[in-house]
Amino acid sequence: RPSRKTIATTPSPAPFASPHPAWLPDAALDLVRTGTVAVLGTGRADTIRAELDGAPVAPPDRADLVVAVRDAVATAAELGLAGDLTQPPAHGYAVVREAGRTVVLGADDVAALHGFWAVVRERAVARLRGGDADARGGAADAVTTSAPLQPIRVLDHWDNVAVHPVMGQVERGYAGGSIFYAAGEVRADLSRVRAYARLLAATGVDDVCINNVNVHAREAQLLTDDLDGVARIAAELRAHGITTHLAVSFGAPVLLGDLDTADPLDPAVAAWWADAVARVYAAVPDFGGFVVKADSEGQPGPFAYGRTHADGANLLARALAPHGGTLVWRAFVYDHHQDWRDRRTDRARAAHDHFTPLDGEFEPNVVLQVKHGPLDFQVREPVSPVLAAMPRTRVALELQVTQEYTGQQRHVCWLGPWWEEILGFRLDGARTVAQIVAGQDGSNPAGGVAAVSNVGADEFWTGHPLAQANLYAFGRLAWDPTLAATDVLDEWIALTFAAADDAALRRLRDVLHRVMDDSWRRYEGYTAPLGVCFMVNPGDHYGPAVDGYEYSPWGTYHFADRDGIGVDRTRASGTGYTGQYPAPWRDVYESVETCPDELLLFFHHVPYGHVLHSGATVIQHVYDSRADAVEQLTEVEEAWSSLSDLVGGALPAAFDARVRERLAEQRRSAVEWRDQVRSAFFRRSGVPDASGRTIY
Ligand code: GCW
Repeated sequence: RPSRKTIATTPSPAPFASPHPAWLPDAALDLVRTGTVAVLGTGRADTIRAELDGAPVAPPDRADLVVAVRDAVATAAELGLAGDLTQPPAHGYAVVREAGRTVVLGADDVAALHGFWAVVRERAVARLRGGDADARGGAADAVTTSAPLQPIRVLDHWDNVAVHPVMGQVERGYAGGSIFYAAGEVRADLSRVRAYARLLAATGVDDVCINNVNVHAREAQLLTDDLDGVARIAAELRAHGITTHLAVSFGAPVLLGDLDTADPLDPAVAAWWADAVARVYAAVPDFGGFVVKADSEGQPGPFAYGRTHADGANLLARALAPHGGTLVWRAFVYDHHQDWRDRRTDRARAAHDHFTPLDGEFEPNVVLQVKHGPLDFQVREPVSPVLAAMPRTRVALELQVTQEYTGQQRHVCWLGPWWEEILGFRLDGARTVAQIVAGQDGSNPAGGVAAVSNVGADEFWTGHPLAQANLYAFGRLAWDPTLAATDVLDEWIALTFAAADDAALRRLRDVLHRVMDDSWRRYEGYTAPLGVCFMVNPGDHYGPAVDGYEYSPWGTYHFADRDGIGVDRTRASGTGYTGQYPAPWRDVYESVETCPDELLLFFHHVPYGHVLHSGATVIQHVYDSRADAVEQLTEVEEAWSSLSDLVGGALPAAFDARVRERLAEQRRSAVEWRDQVRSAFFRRSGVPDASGRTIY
């Protein structure tokens, strides 16, 4: 990763008056403002100074808390430390605890900011866990270091500038309008953007792409007419160390009316992009680069000109390279005009079929962004084999924080455990997904991780207040994928409710874990079973529609008939998708004997009486788990209600009211899922539910 360009930043204004401060309430900052402080360095060190405003300042060799940028310090003695000066790791920070003092050294100003937030976080967690701050350092002398595993940690916003007639302002957004745009323009007041950047910096996120990958006509102009606005957004993000990226249309030269072709091998097209990029860098000197969705769901791409995706990506990459920019090219390419009668075409195969032959053909500043599963962010999918199939290409993993297929921020669905599973999955038998995309062992170049943001202009940022935890977790797991999701949830609770007294904080922790820990599996429990995908309402993707996508052109089928259900993706008798996996998964998934239950119907078409590893038949599993999951919601509601005496105190009344409103909708929707799925399976199979529970 190239070193960060140094650009003057505007210091943070007075604390942002956001309606809900999410995980950075004043009480969390008070944990570091109590003692004396010193901050050394320039650039984003000013942001740290602003955060510490109000704390008494002391000389750096004596202050209780020192935060320093490495190149602003010459010797350990200057900081009052014994021995040699600790070297922070590249892009990371060191925290030295000595004689009751805490000294943070960042490799650069942004890393110092990350180190500062680490201290806030650790103090909050120590409080939650019952110790004092010293439980995690403080009195005990220790040196800890931390550096991000992933060089790219980007949040993608699917925000439109203008309100789209079908998709609204934020495509698949469940938290109100855009924080970036209003009334068809970049917002005049970007204070929410700055507050957002601050929240992200405290998690470790480094980059933000500020507009939808589906680039409509108005949004295409961000690249040209709106550069002042883009520069204003970039200034807000920059103050917190976040780099700005734009999603651009591959067809921009045509869409913007300048040329009659976007052919990547046409020199006039290359010149057009070189000019466009130069103008962007003139406005935003530390601009990050472009994200492109090409030849995907109707977006223009190189196929129209008979060119490859490598030709397309390299065109833009070459324009960005002289400025140090990165070109992120999405691998989400498949036939969305499929004939449902065609049983040989398998959408799950598409990204691998399209992209693996191009391995080695991409420019060094191209990153191929691959969705975590081969289909489309379904609640249960196997990990995409593409992530391990292109050793000469920088590959990034794409997750979806916005809950398109996981309850749309109306249902509680804590995604940390799922991401922990994905990041820790040993895709080539040896290395985890996190290690592969990070290029950790040097056998492939480094990519990173990306996710679609779940934030909007909503008072709680994320619609469902508990969905804030997903945003928080993405940043933390992107920085350190070895973290346990349950610990990340503790961090979020400790920070978010830092104003609670000790007893209230413990109760909140207990209840939030009861409500959230198993919520992803519970959601899976009452929705589509065993790796079946797309049983959702077409269009808005909310709520059950067992056959909603069965006869559609989108390549999304489950093939249920009176005898059985599932997609045969085996090499032996199906689409051959299992063959895209390396060992051992190509064989594990190939056999019904070894395929994990939760993915059975993704890989196999089986009779309803097929016996799972769990001992239940497929049909009885479908009946039982839908009903059990809804019953569990009662425990969730009761757990939440047990906090009622904290409402208005440790638990803000509006926060509580919003959670209750969402829990009611979650129950309504879950009951609908349960009844439709159970009934549909009964009507098809004629097999009664052995438990005798009502079926319609
Ligand atoms: O899941 C699908 C969504 C689309 C989205 C697309 C993508 C931005 O339904 O709304 O478009 O994925 O990832 O490009």
